[in-house]
Amino acid sequence: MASKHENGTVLVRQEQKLKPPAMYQVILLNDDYTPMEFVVAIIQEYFNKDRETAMQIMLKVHREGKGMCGVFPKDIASTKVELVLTHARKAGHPLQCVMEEV
Ligand code: TYC
Repeated sequence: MASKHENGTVLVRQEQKLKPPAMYQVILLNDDYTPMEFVVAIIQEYFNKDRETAMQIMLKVHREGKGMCGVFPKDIASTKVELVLTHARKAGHPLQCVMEEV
């Protein structure tokens, strides 16, 4: 779309080129050692889930090998992965957490 200014210049509107930001799923992976109760507490604390939802996600990971905790822009997803891993290592658990572009 173009419009003529009073001084004779023609303004051409830029096409909208901005894409929405890429989004990332944060995923927990199963292992044989991390206690179920610890995983439930992690999901509640870092992904703002109530206890019942956190339990369902934990059981899905336990039975199927992995499960999604939320979808976030890249920097937020990566911060959550780091926080979860730091918390798990401090507690001495091998819990794995990864991010994957949606
Ligand atoms: N499999 C673990 C156990 O039996 C529980 C667990 C669930 C571990 C989810 C990790 O992301 C996980 N104690």
